[in-house]
Amino acid sequence: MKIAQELAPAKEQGGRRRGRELKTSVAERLAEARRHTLKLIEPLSHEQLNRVYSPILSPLIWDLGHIANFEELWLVRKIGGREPLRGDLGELYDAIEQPRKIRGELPILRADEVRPYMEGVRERTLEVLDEVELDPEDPLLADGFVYEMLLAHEHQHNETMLQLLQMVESYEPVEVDSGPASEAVTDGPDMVEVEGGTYEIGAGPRGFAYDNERPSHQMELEPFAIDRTPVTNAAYIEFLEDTDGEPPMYWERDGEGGWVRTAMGRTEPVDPALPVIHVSWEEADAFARWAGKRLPTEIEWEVAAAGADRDRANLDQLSFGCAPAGAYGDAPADSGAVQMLGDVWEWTSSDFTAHPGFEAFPYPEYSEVFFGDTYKVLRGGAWATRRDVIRTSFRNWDLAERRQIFAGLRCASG
Ligand code: AVJ
Ligand code: FE
Repeated sequence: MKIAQELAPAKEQGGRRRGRELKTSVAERLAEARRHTLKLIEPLSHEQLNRVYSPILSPLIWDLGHIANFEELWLVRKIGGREPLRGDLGELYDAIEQPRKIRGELPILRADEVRPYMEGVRERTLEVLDEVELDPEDPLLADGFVYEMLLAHEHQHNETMLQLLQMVESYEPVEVDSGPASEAVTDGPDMVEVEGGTYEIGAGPRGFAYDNERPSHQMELEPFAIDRTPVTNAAYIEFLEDTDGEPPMYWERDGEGGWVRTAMGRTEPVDPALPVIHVSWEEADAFARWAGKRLPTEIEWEVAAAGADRDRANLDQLSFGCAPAGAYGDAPADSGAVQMLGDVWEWTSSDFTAHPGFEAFPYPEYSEVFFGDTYKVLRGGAWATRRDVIRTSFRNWDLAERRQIFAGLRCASG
């Protein structure tokens, strides 16, 4: 063995060392993702985990079983070629087969059964990770693609779980980061100008990205302007008063002409300085028109976001709310716009469609089955998005009427 190793070309040895380092970092990140998932649910009773709070959201217990089942499918069965721990679970946790509104009635693993299943799967995942050769010729394994996908999946379900946690009365987070709320607001123009021209859109071939971000391609854009910051509660209240519109989800009148919002069981006055959040596409679009502007296309949004820094942004869930609009002024995008990443997902005018040259990879049920004119694209991530998930090419989508997501907007014109 020793001799063979000494004789192996230096390149191969270096490759093996890099493979080891990659595996170690994957194992650490999988552990961190799981710690985070468990941190979110730690304050909850079994009853709260099992409970159906809303027909448009799964009970938390479904997300937990689904996270583990998806991990078993990809990291144990597909990569490791092993049999499932419990053969009967796949169908129950198939997000396409089981619409959210019926997930509470399925014979899924309950609070006392799900943790052993999560742990059993994870043990096998780590055994397979130890054995697998991260073959650079296999697109599923090159640069650990499938592991990145699994990390992103758990992170994304954490955000869905946070959508439901907004509805849980007296939810007390075990850890809170109050930094974003106290970020200073910066002054600047209401809108920033973006020059017309040819721009590179989408994710390049290297590094992890979802299939719907690829391939990168060039797009011609006319000049446009985009709001420097997300739309504030103050501006949204003006719009409501002027149009007698529906308030955002979780808002109520305070009886004295003002607004309060109730989330996680706490009622607080609506802070005029914060970005508006939990509005539908229909409401966002109506706001933009009322303001004499329009929603940006997703391509405009991506161009305006170039150069944004996800490490100086309100992301990663533990702030449990937004930073004021105009925060993070020391880390603007190249366009001068701030908070393109973090705080609130931003509705765009675009339908969720394929980039030219799209190929489904590694499974069509992630993106391809949702393409068409049914879903609208959101960009940029919210405070409730894990930092590792987001990049300027990342595309989220939902139905135009949905408000349970952490969505706000900024307007464009031109
Ligand atoms: C990208 C947020 C629309 O939750 O439906 C999770 C992410 N896909 N598991 C969703 C997803 C598969 C997806 N969104
Ligand atoms: Fe999923």
